[in-house]
Amino acid sequence: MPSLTTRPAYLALKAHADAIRNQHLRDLFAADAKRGESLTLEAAGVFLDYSKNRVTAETMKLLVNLANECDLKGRIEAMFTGEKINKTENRAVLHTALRAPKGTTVNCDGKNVVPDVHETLDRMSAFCDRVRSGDWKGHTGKRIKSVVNIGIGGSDLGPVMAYEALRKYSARDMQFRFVSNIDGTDIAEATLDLDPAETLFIVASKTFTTQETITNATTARDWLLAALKDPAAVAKHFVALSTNAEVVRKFGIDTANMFGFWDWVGGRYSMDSAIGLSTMLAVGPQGFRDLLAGFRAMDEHFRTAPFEKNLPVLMGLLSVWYVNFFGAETVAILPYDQYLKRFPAYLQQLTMESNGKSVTLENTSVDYATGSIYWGEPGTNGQHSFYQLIHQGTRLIPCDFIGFLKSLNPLGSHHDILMANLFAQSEALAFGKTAEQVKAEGHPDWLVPHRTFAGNRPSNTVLLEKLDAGALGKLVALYEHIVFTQGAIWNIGSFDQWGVELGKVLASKILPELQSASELKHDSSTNALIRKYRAAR
Ligand code: G6Q
Repeated sequence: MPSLTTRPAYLALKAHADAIRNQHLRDLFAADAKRGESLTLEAAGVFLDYSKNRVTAETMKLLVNLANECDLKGRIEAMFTGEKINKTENRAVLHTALRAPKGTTVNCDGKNVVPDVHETLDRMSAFCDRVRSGDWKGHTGKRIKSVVNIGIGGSDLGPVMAYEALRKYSARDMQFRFVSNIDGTDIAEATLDLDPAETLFIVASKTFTTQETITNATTARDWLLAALKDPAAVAKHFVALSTNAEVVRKFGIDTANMFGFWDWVGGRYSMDSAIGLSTMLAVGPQGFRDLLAGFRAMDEHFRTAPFEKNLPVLMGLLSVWYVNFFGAETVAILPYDQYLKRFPAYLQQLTMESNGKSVTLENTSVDYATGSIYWGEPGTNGQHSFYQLIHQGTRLIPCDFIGFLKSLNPLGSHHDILMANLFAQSEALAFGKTAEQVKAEGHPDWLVPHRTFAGNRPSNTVLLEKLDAGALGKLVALYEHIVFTQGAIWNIGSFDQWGVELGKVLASKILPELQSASELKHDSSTNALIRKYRAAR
C-alpha cells in the first residue's frame, strides 16, 4: 500500500491547502451568501453545520477523493462484516453487532453473533427489571438502592458518561456511583455513606484481571462482608460483566450473575454491551434499547450514505485536513449541555487510545501526523477559562460545538442564553474582530492589537433535537465512526492499545520494591524516587 503522503489525492490536498491557507472565513462567507446553508448536512436526526471550516467545495471533493483512494468504503464493509481488522490482536471489530436488530445476521468466524447479543440483552433486561422493581433483594431482604460500578478505562468511562448524560431519565429512587481509580480514596469515598445491605456492586472488567478493578472489587467485597458477615451475601450484592467466566467464578461471583460479551468488543467500544448494565439499571431496559436504536441509526447512515453526505466521514476527513495540512494538534469538544459533562473525557479515550499510533498497518513508521489530542469541557464553563487561548492564542484548535434545540430543564431564559453563547462562540471564532472595528470603538492605538480577534478559527456545530437515549447513541456512534474514518486515512490500527502495556509491566516490578528493601536497579531518578517513598512508608 502506498504511503499516505505519496497518494495523488494527498498531494492534491497539499497543493490545495497551500493555495487556500490565507483565505479568511470572512471572505469565504462574503463570496457565497448561501454557504451557511449549503455546507450543512442532516442525517439520522443529527444536524451538522460545517460551513465555519476553512474549506471550499474543492476541499471537500479532494478529501472525499482521499477517502476513496484509501478504500474507506472497503474498510467500512470489512468492519461491519466481521473481518479481523484488529490485526495485531487478530480480532474482528464488531461493536456494530451489539446494536444489530434481532433476526439479522452478523457473522464472526462463521457464526452469527446476533442471537448471543440478544440473549445477553434479554438476561440483562430481566435482571434490571428485578432490581428496579425491588423484586431482587439483598442478603438481608432489603431492596437495592445503590449501585456501584467498579471498572476502569473502557469499563468505566462509557458507563459513567452515559449515566450522567441520561440522568434525567434515571431511576431517582436509586443512586449510582462509579469507582475506577486504584487510589483507595475512590472506593472509600464512594462507599462512605452507603448501606451494604442495599448496595449492588457491578464488577465490570472484560478480562477480569485488571489490577485496579480487581483490587477495588476485593476491597468492596471486604467492606460488604465486614457488615453482612456471611460469604453467601456476595451472590446477592455482586454481579460481573466480563468475558472471563473462570476468573469471575474464582473471585466468588456466581456466574449466573455474570453478563458476558466477546473479544470482538473493544473496551472503549463497549458501553452498549453488557458493560452498559449500570446504564440499563439507571434508565431501564426500554431506555437502553432506545440507546441501541440511536447507535444503529448512525451505523446505517455511516455504512450506506455517500461520502459527500456522510456525517462521520465528513467530520473525520475535516479533522484529517487540520491535522495533516494545518498542523493542528488538538480538537476541543464543547458540549453545551450540562448532562454531557463527561462526554469530553469519554471521547478522550475513544479517540486517543484508538488513533494515538505511529505505526501503519504495514508495520512501518508513519511519516505524517496521526491522532489529535481531544479535550474539552461543557459550555458555558469553558468560556470563562480556556476559550481565551482558542480565540487569541497562537495555536489552531478546531472545535466541535454540540447543542440541543430543546432543554430538558426549561427554566426561564436559561436555554436561550446557553444557545446564544454557543452560536456566538462559533461566530466569534470564525469572523473575529478586525483592528478597524476595534479602532472605530474609540480604543487607544496601543490597546487595539489586544482587543483584535484574528478569526478564521474553524469549528463544527452539531445540533440535535433533545438529549435522550437515542440521541446519545447517535452521538457516540458518530464519534466512533469519525475515529474509524481517521484511522482508515492514516492507515493505522485503531483497535489495539499496546501503548498502555509498558507502564503496567514496570509498575508490577516496582510494587514489591516499594514493599521491601531489595536492591534497586533502575535509572538514578527512579531509584531515588523509590527510596524517598520507602523512607516515608
Ligand atoms: C479500552 C482498553 C482499556 C480497558 C481497560 C479495562 O479499549 O482496552 O481501557 O477497557 O483497561 O479493561 P478490563 O475491562 O479488561 O478490566
